[in-house]
Amino acid sequence: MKNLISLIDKKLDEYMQIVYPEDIFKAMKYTLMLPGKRLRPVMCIETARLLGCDTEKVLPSACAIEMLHVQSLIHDDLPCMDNDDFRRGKPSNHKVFGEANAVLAGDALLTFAPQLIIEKSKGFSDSQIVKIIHEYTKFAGAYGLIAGQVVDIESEGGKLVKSAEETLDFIHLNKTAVLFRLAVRIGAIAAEADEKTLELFDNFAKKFGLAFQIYDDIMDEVSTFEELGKSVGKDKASGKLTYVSLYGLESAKTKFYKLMEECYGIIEKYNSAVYSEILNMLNDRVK
Ligand code: GRG
Repeated sequence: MKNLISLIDKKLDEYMQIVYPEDIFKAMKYTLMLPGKRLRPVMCIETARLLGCDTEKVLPSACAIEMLHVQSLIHDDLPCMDNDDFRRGKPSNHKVFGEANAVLAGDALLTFAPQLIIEKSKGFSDSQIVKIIHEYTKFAGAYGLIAGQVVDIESEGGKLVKSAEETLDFIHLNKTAVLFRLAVRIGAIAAEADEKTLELFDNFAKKFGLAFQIYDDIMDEVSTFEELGKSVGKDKASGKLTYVSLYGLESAKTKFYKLMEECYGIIEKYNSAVYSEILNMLNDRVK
């Protein structure tokens, strides 16, 4: 996994050239190159590899998914959203570049990502590219990421259209699981996997995404700034709807372990050292 992360970092650096007007490219590159876990591009590349597509071929798409993820982090930290001063252990994008440039940097990453897929992908058929871009636009927009964020914000203000349980699942699936789903689905499309295999990875990513958000909720409660690189205890302070606030810490952990077991069960047959490392890493941190 370490080698994969180095490769992704190198490619992100190469793709993200600083040109005129430099301020916007510097703002885009700032959060992008801070040390993140790179889980989504790693999962995209590993899924593609497990299903028979080589890493070089899927790298532009994997990097595009990381750009979309970073866009969501930059916008999530803005004062009008979660209002966070730190991200990946450093001041948030708007703290360094100002709010206007942070909004624009997010927008620019959101649009640069599909541009990159179209310009840099080699060896895909036109129909594969169309499928990949279709997945990207669907999952990034109001049928995915944005829907999750809207309901998250609404719920913080006490507006619940559905039950708290349903609302929480909707938020987690759309705000968090959606990018893991996008990553494995693009990996499967890159490898021209059949529908059944794509659905298997999609199901894995849904469960993984839910577990990951529960993990994130638990960490907000029990971890430190040094460990997470961002503010902790904010969910509780803002009365946010989370697994921990709704079910309590112990039930959240039980739900997390159950989902992780299901993830191990689904992915087992692929014998993937990378997936084992990812699942073990989360499991060990919650213990
Ligand atoms: C797509 C236009 C558009 C807007 C996005 C702001 C927003 C709408 C969505 C917020 C999504 C969000 C920030 C969800 C939280 C998911 C989460 C737990 C992120 C942390 O992921 P890690 O731990 O982060 O993988 P690193 O820094 O390691 O990459």
